[in-house]
Amino acid sequence: MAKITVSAFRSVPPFAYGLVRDIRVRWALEEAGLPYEELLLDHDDQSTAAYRQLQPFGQVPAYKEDDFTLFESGAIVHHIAQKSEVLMPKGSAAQARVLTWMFAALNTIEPYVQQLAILDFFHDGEAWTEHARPPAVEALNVKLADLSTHLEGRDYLDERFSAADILMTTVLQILRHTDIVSRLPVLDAYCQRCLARPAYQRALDRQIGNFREASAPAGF
Ligand SMILES: N[C@@H](CCC(=O)N[C@@H](CS)C(=O)NCC(=O)O)C(=O)O
Repeated sequence: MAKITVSAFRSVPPFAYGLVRDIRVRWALEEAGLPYEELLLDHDDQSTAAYRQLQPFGQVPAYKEDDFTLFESGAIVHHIAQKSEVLMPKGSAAQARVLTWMFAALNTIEPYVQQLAILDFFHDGEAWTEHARPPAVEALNVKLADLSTHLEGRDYLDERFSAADILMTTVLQILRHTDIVSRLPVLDAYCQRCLARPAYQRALDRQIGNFREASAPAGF
């Protein structure tokens, strides 16, 4: 079996626990039943030539499968999904639908989510955000209302759980510091349903476990 390695930060502030994008890859690997190791990065490691070979922007996650390497969480999750029927159904039409929803998560929903995350996580309390935040929330709400309409009467984005749900749920989790998702019952129930999966819980425990190990005093 190939040796799989996923890059992740050794340590992040607690607000980011569960949100760092390697969670998407860990979750996919857990669903697929594929063992992996972490390449834990400190801040300085991000700019080394060796790491830039793996991830040109110095970000996490990067993925290694023996000598094969990939970056971009969506591309990595898609690669893993092709190895597992839990994540990717059989049949070209169903696979195309799942891929469509993977793009929708990352290309239609995530930009609006990320815009708000940048304001709230990195510019909180700065005067200019008072004007920038309301239109950002309004634009996001429009997209989430449409997503919620799609999910009415469905448990998952497509006919059953797939890689697309990993991406969509982890994108929506970035909003957990707000009530933007919890005010939409269909969307909230969808997120709860996906996050209750044992594979997600294992991925989360392992990511947080790495962070806690890094912050534990030496000798513990
Ligand atoms: N589009 C990339 C985004 C990756 C990304 O934003 N990673 C963040 C952590 S969640 C990161 O490494 N930030 C540090 C940086 O950009 O220097 C993906 O989905 O993999």
